[in-house]
Amino acid sequence: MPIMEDESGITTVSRRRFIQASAALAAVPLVVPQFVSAATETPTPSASPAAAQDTGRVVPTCSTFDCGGKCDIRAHVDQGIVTRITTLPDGELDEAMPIMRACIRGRGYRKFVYHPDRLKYPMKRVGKRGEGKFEKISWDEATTLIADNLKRITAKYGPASRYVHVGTAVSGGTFSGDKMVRRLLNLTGGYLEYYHSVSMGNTAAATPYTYGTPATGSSLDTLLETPLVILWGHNTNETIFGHANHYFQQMKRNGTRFIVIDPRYSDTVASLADQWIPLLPTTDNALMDAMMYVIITEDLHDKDFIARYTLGFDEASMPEGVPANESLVAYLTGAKDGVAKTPEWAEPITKVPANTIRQLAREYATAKPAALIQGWGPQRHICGERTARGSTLLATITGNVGKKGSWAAGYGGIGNRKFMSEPESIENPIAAKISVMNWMQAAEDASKVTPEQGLKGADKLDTNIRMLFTLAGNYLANQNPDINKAAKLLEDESKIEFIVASDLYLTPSARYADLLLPETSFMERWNIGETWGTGNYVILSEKLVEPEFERRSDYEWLREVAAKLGVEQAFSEGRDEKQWIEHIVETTRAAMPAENMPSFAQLQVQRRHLFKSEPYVAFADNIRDPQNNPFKTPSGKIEIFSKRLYDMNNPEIPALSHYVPAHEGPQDALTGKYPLQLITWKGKNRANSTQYANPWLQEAQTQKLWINPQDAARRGIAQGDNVRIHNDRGISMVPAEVTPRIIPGVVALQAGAWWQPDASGVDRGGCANVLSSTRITPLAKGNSHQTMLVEVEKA
Ligand SMILES: Nc1nc2c(c(=O)[nH]1)N[C@H]1C(S)=C(S)[C@@H](COP(=O)(O)OP(=O)(O)OC[C@H]3O[C@@H](n4cnc5c(=O)[nH]c(N)nc54)[C@H](O)[C@@H]3O)O[C@H]1N2
Ligand SMILES: Nc1nc2c(c(=O)[nH]1)N[C@H]1C(S)=C(S)[C@@H](COP(=O)(O)OP(=O)(O)OC[C@H]3O[C@@H](n4cnc5c(=O)[nH]c(N)nc54)[C@H](O)[C@@H]3O)O[C@H]1N2
Ligand code: SF4
Ligand SMILES: [Mo]
Repeated sequence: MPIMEDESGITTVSRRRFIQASAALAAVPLVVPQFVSAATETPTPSASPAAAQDTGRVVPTCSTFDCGGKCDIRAHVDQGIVTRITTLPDGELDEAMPIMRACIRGRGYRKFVYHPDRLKYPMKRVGKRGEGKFEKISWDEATTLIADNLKRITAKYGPASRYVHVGTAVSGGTFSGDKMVRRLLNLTGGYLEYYHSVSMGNTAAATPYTYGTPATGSSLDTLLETPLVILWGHNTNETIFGHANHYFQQMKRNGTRFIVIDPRYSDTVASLADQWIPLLPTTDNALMDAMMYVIITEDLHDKDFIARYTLGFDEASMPEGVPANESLVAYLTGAKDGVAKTPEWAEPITKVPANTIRQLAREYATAKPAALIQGWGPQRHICGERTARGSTLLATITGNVGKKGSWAAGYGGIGNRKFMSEPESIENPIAAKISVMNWMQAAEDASKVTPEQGLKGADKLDTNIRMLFTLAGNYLANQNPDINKAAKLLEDESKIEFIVASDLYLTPSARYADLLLPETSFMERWNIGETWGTGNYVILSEKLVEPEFERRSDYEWLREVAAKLGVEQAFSEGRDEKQWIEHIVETTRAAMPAENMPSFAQLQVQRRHLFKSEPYVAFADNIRDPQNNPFKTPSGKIEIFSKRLYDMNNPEIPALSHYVPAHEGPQDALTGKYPLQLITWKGKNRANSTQYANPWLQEAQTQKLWINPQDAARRGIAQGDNVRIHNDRGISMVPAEVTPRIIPGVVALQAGAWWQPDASGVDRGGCANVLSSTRITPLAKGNSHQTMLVEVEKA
């Protein structure tokens, strides 16, 4: 997006220019011309003498993005400029580690860092909020503004009126402004925290009802001899997901059979699958129910395992105080509702042919062991908790829990091991926590945020959100669901009074800042890159180049704000950013003496460290010795039937995670008006919306609506036609990709495109969140970004 600067220092993105840029994006599916300017190609060599001596270094480093991986990239640094990015060479492969070769996003890092549109100065809003008019100010003015607003707002409304929003782009690093702003707020009275991960919070909330603890995954090295893997809505080829493909490729060579269940023929289907089973989104539980019906009626279930470890399979194994016909067998055979959950019952719901369901069920039950691994796409739905728990029931009745080569479900990493110490640990004096889905209500009218809707730690909130920090997030008006609704709230300056944003770009969310701060990129500061979930190594992320213009790391300006609030010493403990990294390394060394973590000086030579970790099978101890290691459920068993869920008496989250037609699913009456299900996926060329403006990555994949030829023909839509996607919440326009890679009845957009409203409010960027809903999931009070009904027509 072009930023125009005039002599007065006022930076404007006028709506007209904004539309022109969007139109260019829509019409030219290649590089946006503005992005390939001379400034991108030839950053000026740094003038510092140290940099001048910095010739021809090749530095192993990594980004700190929330991108699914953590790779060893090689930055070629010459006279203070990164001139080229390569990656881990073949000769340096380490057998003990996954191959951490850069994906295309990593190969494109230079175009993210050296982009002419990068923010250069601190800026203050001058127009209406959201209009995108800013004026350049000094850092001293910026930090005074923050300190003054913190004082004023805290005095008037109390510390619980302060909120820090989602900012995942720096979550792959040990140290960040997003962490340190929390430290500063905790030192000055606290802030309103949110809970719930929009990534996988629905799985995390639901799986403890089966196992007592959130279901973690096993380590992937335990699957090398598994004969059958079902990837259920899991697209590891694009999402990287802890470098899962490294293991999956080895397994493929060992003869593992892969089945992928996904409404889309994803890149993972293309590269890995022996079989693709498409289904309608939100109907996964109907497929699971029918699979369980086949397994049980064909006597393929693991009777010994069920008898020894589980509760609620049949009428003989039910907990006290539950009436007849509530067990799994009773449900599947129709003892209660008269409907047997046969493959023929599931076929019209899911669109999976009955014989395919039979084949899938037989294969899963007879391959010993088998691993059903669920991605997080299926649980980012309104029915996500049921889907996540449904897969635990399949694993349980086939005895695929706690055994090498099997998979219990979930996928939260190896026991969620966390290696590096945390910098921010100062307790938050505010006990109340809201679900991340409550922030709009908490800003609109906090008295309406009730425990039923997700409030924890308090019965009510005493104040609305009045001041908001968003550091390294584009959540306000891009990644949040229903952004037309969010934008209305943000435009109202009488609600949230002061918004501080830091980013590298003027993103759609940054447009709503009152104060917009230009952060350094990961190449311009020290950090430690941490892996996603399954990984057990860290990589030093070195400061490679000096920041240009007036860019500063969030920590630096936070330190200045701390000084203006009189808490500088307590906040910084006298450390600059690099000293914090050193301190964290030393604290980690002291906390884990057996791990041989190198000192900071050693790490600068060694560059990475592999922590010890044995192959890990989730729940292995509970299965090996259940007497001494009961499951942490009320019964100590794996709970197929959950009495806790039963007592909630909420049909949306039944005691046996079975199929329930979803709101805005294929059986909703709203299909009369909006007949197509729209889903999103995380594509290869960006991490959510991070690197959206990168011209190389825009070439790699353009924002289009995937639509099946049958649905397209019915609407007179041809390949490349501009289409209008709409529902009651919004309208988006992009070109159509007419492709059999998506099941009829479903359309898909890649997640994370920038919202680009034209003068009439129609999005020209293909941002699915103008169409998505803020409806919350019944148990986790979580997000349902993936569940929406739309209609599509030729524009
Ligand atoms: N390249 C890339 N990698 C990323 C990210 C990125 O943006 N880009 N983001 C990172 C982040 S923050 C996260 S949280 C992870 C998330 O990783 P995931 O949540 O697993 O990724 P998604 O692409 O949302 O979903 C995975 C698949 O689920 C399918 N799906 C959608 N709805 C349904 C359904 O109802 N049933 C079934 N069976 N399948 C369904 C989608 O078509 C998709 O192929 O990825 C991380 N990795
Ligand atoms: N429709 C739909 N919406 C979704 C999802 C979906 O699947 N579908 N997925 C959800 C999920 S799982 C997630 S995790 C969220 C992610 O939502 P966010 O946490 O908002 O992540 P990003 O969209 O990547 O935005 C990160 C911003 O940080 C900026 N940035 C990058 N590096 C730095 C840095 O070093 N410093 C600063 N200050 N800024 C930096 C980037 O330019 C970018 O604008 O989106 C959610 N939204
Ligand atoms: S974006 Fe993530 S997965 Fe890609 S190279 Fe960088 S660290 Fe690796
Ligand atoms: Mo995520």
